[in-house]
Amino acid sequence: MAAERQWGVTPAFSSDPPSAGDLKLNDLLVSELKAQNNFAPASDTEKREAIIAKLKGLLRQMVQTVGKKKGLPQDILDVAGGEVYTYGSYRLGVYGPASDVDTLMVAPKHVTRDDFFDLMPDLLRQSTAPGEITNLVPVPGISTPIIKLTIRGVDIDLIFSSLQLSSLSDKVDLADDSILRGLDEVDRRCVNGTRVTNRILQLVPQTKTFRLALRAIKLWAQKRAIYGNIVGFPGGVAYAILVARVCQLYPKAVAPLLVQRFFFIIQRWNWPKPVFLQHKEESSLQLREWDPNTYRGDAAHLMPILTPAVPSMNTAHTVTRSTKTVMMREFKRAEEIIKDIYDTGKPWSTLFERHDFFTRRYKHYICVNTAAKDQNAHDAWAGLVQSRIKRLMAGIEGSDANSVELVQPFTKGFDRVHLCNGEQQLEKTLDGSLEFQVKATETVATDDHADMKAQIAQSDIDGVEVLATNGEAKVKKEDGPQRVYTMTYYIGIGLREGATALDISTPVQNFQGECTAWPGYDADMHSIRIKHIRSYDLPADVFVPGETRPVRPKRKPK
Ligand code: 3AT
Ligand code: MN
Ligand code: MN
Repeated sequence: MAAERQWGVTPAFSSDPPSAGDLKLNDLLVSELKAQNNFAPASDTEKREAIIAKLKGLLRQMVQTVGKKKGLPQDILDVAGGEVYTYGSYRLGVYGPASDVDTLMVAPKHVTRDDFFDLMPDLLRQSTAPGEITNLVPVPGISTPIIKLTIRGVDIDLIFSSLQLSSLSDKVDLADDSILRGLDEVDRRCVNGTRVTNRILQLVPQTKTFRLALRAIKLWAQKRAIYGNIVGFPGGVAYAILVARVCQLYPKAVAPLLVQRFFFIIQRWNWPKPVFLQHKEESSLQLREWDPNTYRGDAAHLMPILTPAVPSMNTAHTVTRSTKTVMMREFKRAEEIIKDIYDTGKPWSTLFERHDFFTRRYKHYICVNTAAKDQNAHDAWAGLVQSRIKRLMAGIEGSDANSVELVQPFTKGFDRVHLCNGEQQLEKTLDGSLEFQVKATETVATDDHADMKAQIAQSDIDGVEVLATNGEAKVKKEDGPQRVYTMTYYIGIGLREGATALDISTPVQNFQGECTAWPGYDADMHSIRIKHIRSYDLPADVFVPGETRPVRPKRKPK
């Protein structure tokens, strides 16, 4: 028998084909994912493909326009080209009905980033029928400059890079490290997403089973509220790398076994030993890569999950002692459930049961309440505060070491709108009261975009125009009802056995100081208040129908 190809950095644990039981469980898993509305309908996929084709046409048009303006000869323009790539969940093939399409435009060197931001917004508007684009926000001045838009109801994240090449006509290979030569950090960041997702797909033995297993793991992680870089959990790319590693170790397995092995292996992994999909590549580019021997910061990472392709980075750098503990607890729970799914025919839905963050998990919660009287000002402020919550968590983890066992952030913020009459009502609202709430609460997923909101806010004050602002003037301090926008982030605090008091005033003050030191902070506009509440005082809107709310314990008779 011919030697089988080795996937990844070690031989496979098992190359057995799936059993009849695995295949049956696979069908049941697909049915459950369908029932959970995890797949986008085929019509959506066609729509997305048509949009990408359109974007490619517009990019090529832009390459020509800019080239002519800059006096490039026609023979160069004839082969100048321009390519559109995707990354994120769309590229990985694990997107749902609500997912965006993360898109990268790559142009030859005569087209600059400024050209992209000068021309592409108008090209997009002019090339579509009225009403086709419902939202278009160019955000140039941030670490990953982006145009966010919605075409025919599909959200698009559009980023751009020009390469140091005069022509891209022979579909340039982004995987080739030499394309990074001469690129600045912004360009490198922009091409990185596509390079990483493409490489992950190349490094797994079977794309189809990888996708199904990743869908299951992502759904599980989201339901259990352990998903998202911003608050200290792995994000989409990190989970993809973990699942890919398990696929490499079981190259013939189908999704149910991969999911089962995922929980087993990742739980027992010898962290902080890193997970990676390929050996470190030698590169003459000398880019900064994850390297615990050289960088002390890297040596402190608790769950390194390294991206393939140069430069290799840790996608789970925000994991803390507490979030790692929470994950280990969830891996264990999942492992037990999978055992029952295999042994006793328990349904897959039990794996995807909603988290118990508010119902059973903690007695104490910290609420971080942000507020502003202007919606846009509040979006930016809430994003800024959220992007810093990790520091509050680290502060609490480190401060009251005698009583705090664990600090768990909830992965979504609660977005509320209130109508306040007078100072007293305003005060209560800023403190977290929902007495004057006028709009149903929305939960806002904490994806990596919260960071971006904060960056947008930052660029706004740096003088970069943000086209999203609708120019609503700062609300004057007047009598009469006033709209107040708030966001609340909840953090669960697990106390050590026997702990009676909780003193976190120092980290709370430090955190408040860090947030209000933001250059865009305006004491008349922005508010931040941090409150400690008991589980039985949690507001009703954090629960879903059918959940049992914690109740105040009855006092023991004396
Ligand atoms: P969805 O199916 O879209 O929810 P996803 O994995 O595609 O899941 P995103 O679209 O949020 O998630 O992000 C896609 C990638 O883009 C993942 C991340 O590496 C990168 N990314 C997201 N937000 C930012 C940001 N603000 N700056 C830089 N990179 C970002
Ligand atoms: Mn996406
Ligand atoms: Mn996106």
